[in-house]
Amino acid sequence: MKKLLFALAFMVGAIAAHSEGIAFRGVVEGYYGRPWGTEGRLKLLEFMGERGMNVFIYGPKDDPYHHSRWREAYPRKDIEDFKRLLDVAKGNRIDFYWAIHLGSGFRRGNEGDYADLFKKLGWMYDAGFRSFAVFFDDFGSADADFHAEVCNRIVNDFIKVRKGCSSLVMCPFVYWGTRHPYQKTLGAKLDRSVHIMWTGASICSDIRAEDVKKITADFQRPPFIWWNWPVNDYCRSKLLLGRTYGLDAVSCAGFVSNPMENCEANKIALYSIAEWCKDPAGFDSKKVWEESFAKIYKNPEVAKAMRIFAEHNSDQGPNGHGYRREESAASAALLGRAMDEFKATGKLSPAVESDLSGLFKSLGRASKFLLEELPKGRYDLGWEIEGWLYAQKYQAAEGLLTLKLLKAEGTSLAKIAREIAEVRRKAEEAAESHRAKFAGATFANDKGWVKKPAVATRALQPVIDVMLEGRLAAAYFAKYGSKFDPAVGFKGYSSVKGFPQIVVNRDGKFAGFVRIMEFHEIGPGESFTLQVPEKWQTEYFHAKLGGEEPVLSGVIEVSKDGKVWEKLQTHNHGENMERPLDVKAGWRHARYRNVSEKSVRVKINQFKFDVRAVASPIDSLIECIAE
Ligand code: LTM
Repeated sequence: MKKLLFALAFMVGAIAAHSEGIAFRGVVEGYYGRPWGTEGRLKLLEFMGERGMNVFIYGPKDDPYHHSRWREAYPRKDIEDFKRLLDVAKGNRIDFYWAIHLGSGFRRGNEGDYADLFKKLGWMYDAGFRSFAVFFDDFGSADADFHAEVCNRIVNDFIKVRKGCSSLVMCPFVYWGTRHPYQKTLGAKLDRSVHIMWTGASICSDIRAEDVKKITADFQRPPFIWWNWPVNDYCRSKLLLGRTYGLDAVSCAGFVSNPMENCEANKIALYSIAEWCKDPAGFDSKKVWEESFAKIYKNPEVAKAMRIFAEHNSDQGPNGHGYRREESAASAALLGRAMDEFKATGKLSPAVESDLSGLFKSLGRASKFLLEELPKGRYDLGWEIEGWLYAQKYQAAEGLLTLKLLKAEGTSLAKIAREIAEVRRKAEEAAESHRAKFAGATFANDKGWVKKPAVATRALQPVIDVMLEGRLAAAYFAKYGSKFDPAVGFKGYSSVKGFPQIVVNRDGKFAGFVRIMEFHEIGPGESFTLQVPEKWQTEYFHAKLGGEEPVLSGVIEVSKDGKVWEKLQTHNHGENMERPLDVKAGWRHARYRNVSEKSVRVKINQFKFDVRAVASPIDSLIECIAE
């Protein structure tokens, strides 16, 4: 009977969601990295109000008073800022939630911790908050009884006692996937009024109706969806400006997008998400994305240029979540043809060459125009995306020069190679200055995570790379009579079942794994390995594995050939395991191995070699050809 009533209630909810849109729709500021700041949030709240979004959940991972120092009171200035935000949110009919992250430091059954929690919630209530959320994601353990108990006590001893509070929203420890015992226990034990957040079948994923159906049964209520798009904290070199797709017309209690640290640039995705929330079943992804530019940017020239730029800046690139988006979609046929023709003949047909040239020119013009036109005050779009606009401008210039290179011979070929080298040098300089600017704008621990901007990496840059490398390699062979041998063998792999796909990245002298934000269990004897090419002389090894436990349970081993391993006597402190390496020794492999008898939870914050500067294959070839 209970099940039948629940199914009926769910169906009524589903009908309501389909005919009237999603009841709670908006944004969760829940990413890792530089929080937006009050000025950024104020602008976003106005935009959300215009677009009919009605929920903002404040929970930036790197606000210590939300997270690691949750017990402490905010400084007076922050409280003043919250009051401004609450006013603007109210004026825009947005329910502004303040979230507390209790994943670390809150002890089960500890009344002192409860007293601290209620004291903090009281302070936030006094500051004007009436809507609260509790997060447990990524920190703590899968203790559903404990998490349900904490939330139920907040409901009974705070929400119901204080006047005017909204229903509690909670983000569980296991916030993705379905059928997990933790989720079922939580669903059964949590007060019926509490909304439970959920990110889909995976941490970053499309939202599918069949998964929503399963989690609705597990949670015994429709999920409050935390959609990890367009967040870029796991791919910070990329801007995600593409269209919104991959969302079934589902029934859910709420839908919030976790966006990028690039606050203003989020408006492209948020415009579409707001439209989807209004009418999930009738949403037309392409149409809405196309129309969004004119609605967001009042200057039609800016709208046009942003549309061109956004088309080529939408994919995350290879990443540990395996979540990818289309990029350069309207040019896919042209880029495919160019790739095929060049691979088959080493040349391009006049039609393809002319179309490619048109594409590079339009990208070059759009980025140059935006660089000149967009204001660059600290909270302006121009400030946020300047680094990517420079990268796009130089990429377009490199593309055009590459087309010239394909047809050049002898001294003219060497001259163009020198021009390409100059464009690449300027691009590198602009990328470095972007990194310095962003590092200067963030807090100490985040500086190291700031990345250089990368543009149009999915479909367009590979075509330039293949043509450039192919033409230069042929010129090298003609000049030196031997084949150029680019570095091979840069990869990561593991013996751990269920470990995510390891993606490696070379960034200047650092060669290592792309950060993996979530913890993974490494069983006794299991390991994961980083391998670099032979010519990359290694001079330092550094791992940060998410806590002291991995340090106590495992060792770092190095090898020259991947067969014979030697324990590296690392200097260990906190989560760090590091050690300088003798460059002459030729270590090319490093692995972490769990030598204890229990499983250990590991998070890959860092796993890298420092290598001596070695030019990329293309840069090495340019050097040889340009002289
Ligand atoms: O998604 C959730 C619930 N938690 C974190 C976010 O803070 C983070 O922004 C995203 C994307 O990296 N992944 C998470 O696991």
